[in-house]
Amino acid sequence: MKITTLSMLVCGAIFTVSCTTAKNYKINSKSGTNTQGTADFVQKGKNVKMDLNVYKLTPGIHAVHIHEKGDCSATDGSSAGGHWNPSKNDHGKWGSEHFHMGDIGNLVADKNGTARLIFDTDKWCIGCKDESKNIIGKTIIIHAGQDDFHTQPTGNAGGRVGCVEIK
Ligand SMILES: [Cu+2]
Ligand SMILES: [Zn+2]
Repeated sequence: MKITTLSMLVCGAIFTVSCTTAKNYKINSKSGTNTQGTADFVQKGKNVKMDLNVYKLTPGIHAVHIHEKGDCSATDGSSAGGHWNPSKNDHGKWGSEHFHMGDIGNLVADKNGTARLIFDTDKWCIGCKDESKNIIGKTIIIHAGQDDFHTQPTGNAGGRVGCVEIK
């Protein structure tokens, strides 16, 4: 409860920190799966926080990336294109020597297929003019398998089981 109150204050005028929200996007199931859930984004000042809640995954590790096209229409999610990579880097682990701007990493689904991933960064923005940072118009893709942080340019993460258009 304390945390909720605090975050409301930080978003408000009292601390004059600007706050942008992009909330409650639904995850579209892909590749014949039943993947469900939501993705929420909040920007406070220069920091963007993603809260991803996923259900009905296979238990275990699943890669999560931002992909470059805001289009989930294909049944296999291929319409979302490749990893969002405005700086033309190699694929890798977030925060390492080289990585794509969309290389969020992996999430772990429990035995019920439920997973939550909270991710914080000052490298993104919500709807700003800097296209090397703006996540609007992209997609979140959840994969069938694990990102090995090594294989180019995909991390060998397998098929696409969930897709979120960030509009
Ligand atoms: Cu991906
Ligand atoms: Zn990548």
